[in-house]
Amino acid sequence: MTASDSYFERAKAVIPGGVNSPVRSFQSVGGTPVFMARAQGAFLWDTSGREYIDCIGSWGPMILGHGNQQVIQAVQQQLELALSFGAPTEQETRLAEVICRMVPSVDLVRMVNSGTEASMSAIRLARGYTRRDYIIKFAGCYHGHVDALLVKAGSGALTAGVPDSGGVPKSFTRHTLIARYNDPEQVKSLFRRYGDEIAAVIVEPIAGNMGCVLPEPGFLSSLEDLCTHYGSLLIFDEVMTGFRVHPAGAQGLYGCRPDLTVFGKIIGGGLPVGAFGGRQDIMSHLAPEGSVYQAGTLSGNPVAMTAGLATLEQLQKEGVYAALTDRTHQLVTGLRLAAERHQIPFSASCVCGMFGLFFTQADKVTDYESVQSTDIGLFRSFFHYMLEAGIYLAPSPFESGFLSTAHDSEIVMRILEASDEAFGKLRKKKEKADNG
Ligand code: KE4
Repeated sequence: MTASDSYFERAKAVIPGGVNSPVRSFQSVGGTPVFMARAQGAFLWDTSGREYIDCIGSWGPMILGHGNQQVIQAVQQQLELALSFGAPTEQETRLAEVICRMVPSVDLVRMVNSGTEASMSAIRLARGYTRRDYIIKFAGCYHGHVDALLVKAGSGALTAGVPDSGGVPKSFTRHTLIARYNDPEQVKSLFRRYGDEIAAVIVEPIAGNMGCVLPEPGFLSSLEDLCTHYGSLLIFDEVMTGFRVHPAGAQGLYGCRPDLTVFGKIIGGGLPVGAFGGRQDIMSHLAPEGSVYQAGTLSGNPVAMTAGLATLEQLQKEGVYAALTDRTHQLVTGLRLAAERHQIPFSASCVCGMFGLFFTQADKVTDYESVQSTDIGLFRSFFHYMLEAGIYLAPSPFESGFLSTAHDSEIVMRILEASDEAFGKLRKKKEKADNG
């Protein structure tokens, strides 16, 4: 029994499934989740002291790597002043100013404590502002465990193979319309039928919760045009892509201007933060100014604001995104070559700082259905071969992988060396099976 085995048994006695978030359970890849104890830079160490190269980064927040000294020192200073007031502080204004400056579509921003809370609040705001009820979301996209959006959700919901969650009354999802990602025609037909009843379209501009699926050319702009035409709001869920793929998120990368944007992960620098922001005329409908209520005890917590500020300050330095783009490209190009060398059906997607791995003959994956048709068994085996080699990938085929600015070229080479071994093992396993 490994140290993680005994930690997991102990955890399962007091925490449902032994985890505080389903994807961590290794349910979709099998085996025992690794209990981590320490992290630094691009590295993790588990409770038995084993070292791993981290390709998750806490699911996105740790874009600067773990233990970034500027973040740690700023948080340590704030800890000496106060943990929380429940009163306004200058720190939350400063983080809001930085977000508004880095993301031109955001005039005002409200802090919350998770991406889920941010998505839920943005939906309520869109409904309050438009006085409409319907929401369009996309199969395979995940916006947190918001009742109305847990319909063909991605991430953990997909991993668990239960796209529609238990405990959500049918009445809570009857205003949720589902379209296929990268299918503007389907969205058009929904607008033709529900047009002036649609409050908003919410979309992951890069779908990071069914692997990493990139928007096809014209897809995002078609959503902008339809929302403008029908007077609906376009909500970009940039919890994952915000400040990761570009200083202004995916909207900066693709030149879009959503009406509202949802943030999380990176803006907390590893501490619990979410946020939603957008046009002033929409945001002014939020309490206390407007009729749309939203609140939170620890929203704008000064320690979390400080961690987020210190993170965003470093991301504004010259060359940060260019270097991260190069590292991600180096990784994905190497993975594709290694899979090809070992004749493994494999496709990989990448954009600055995040990537997706798909075991499929298809040259790219564009939506939920095509992700569902990938070889989950091959993914599982690859995941465990890489874990055994000390590479900590996302324990699910329905997640994205993440690199940080602490992953230098040499570390990426170590990941690629491990992947060559892993693809080689897959090939041997396949040859053995073919030869009976
Ligand atoms: P949180 O409530 O987990 O902070 O954020 C929800 C959320 C909203 N929108 C997007 C695009 C997201 O990716 C997420 C959360 N992402 C998952 C990873 N796929 C978090 C990991 C987990 O659920 O444990």
